[in-house]
Amino acid sequence: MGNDDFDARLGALRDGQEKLLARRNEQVAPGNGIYSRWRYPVITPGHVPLHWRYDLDPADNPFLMERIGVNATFNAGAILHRERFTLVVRVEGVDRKSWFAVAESDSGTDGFRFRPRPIAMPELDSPDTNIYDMRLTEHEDGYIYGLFCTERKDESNPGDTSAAIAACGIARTTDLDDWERLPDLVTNSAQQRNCVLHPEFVDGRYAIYTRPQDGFVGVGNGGGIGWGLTDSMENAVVADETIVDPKVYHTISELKNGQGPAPLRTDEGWLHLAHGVRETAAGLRYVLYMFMTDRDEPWKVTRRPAGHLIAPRGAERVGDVSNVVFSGGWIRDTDGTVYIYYASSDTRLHVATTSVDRLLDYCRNTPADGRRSAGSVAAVNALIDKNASCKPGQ
Ligand code: M1P
Repeated sequence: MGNDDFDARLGALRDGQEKLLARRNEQVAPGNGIYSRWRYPVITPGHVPLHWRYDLDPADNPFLMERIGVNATFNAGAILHRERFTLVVRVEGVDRKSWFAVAESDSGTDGFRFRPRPIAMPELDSPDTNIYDMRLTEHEDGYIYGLFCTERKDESNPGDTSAAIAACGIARTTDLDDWERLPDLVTNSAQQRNCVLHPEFVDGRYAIYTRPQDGFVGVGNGGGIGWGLTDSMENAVVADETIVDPKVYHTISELKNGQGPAPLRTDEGWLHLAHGVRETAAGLRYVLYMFMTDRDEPWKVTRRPAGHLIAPRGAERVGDVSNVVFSGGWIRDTDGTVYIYYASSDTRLHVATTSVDRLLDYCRNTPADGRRSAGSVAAVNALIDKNASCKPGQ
């Protein structure tokens, strides 16, 4: 078959995509007891519909060339919507611009298909250069909110073509197709990324997790997962940010961190998923970690298991930005199963499954960071002592 044979090539492309979309996923056993990885990524650039990428008219595109290439599909927001596992995926074109597209599945672990068109996110007077990393929150006010990063050129530094300003864009919807764009979040920080709306009112106000930062990439003297209140989402202003979870020397979040999806409410408090970043000789390493906050005072940390929950492994380590896992979405199903959607190396999207009970057990019983090597050894010795007095399997 020659590449210039339009019909044959189109048939092969369609068959290949259908095979990919119909592929059943498999849980990877035995796992670590905390969560299970699934063998195949749930969304890749190959999942993006062919008619979004190819001009399918043989008269205009006799070579059946890809006209609009997709480079990566990652960092998705997630929600159980109309009983379907629904993702708002960050799609990055080969032109480096990101945009959002909704993909849905009945199982949550495979079979994701994109809705007919990507989201046409309305712009503000000051247009976004790039939008990415939407976190979805089904708020008790009745709307689904999407908070995302909007990036624009830093016009105060015209000579530096990479100087940019990140802010928190806000939009809301009821169906994930039509979005009402609201003004960007106003805070006292020079830049903001990884902002997430808390699902409930707190003292009658909206609560937003923030990530104050001085620079576009580095958080500088800012940083940590912040928290602040705003009277309205139509003109959201967080005047005071308090730090919920700071960055800490010689931990997985030494350099910076950020809230992942909106937290999950449980009887024992709020379960949080977040990412932590440290600097290495090979560049930045992004991992996912958990903490819990108080049920009534969600800005107060109650549990903080040491170290990472998920770190890049195997093929996940390699991609456009290697050694990265990042999550902006998880879904709690009605039976308590939790689907964690995490992207690897800014390239493709995966799922790991667990349950609320397992995550609570993990947060309750994983030792906290001892902050010193001696503390880590003490934790291991405590476990050895405990195991000396039990007879597993008997
Ligand atoms: O490249 C890794 C991640 O870097 C940024 O995250 P953060 O703001 O915490 O540094 C974001 O650009 C994110 O999209 C990306 O995955």
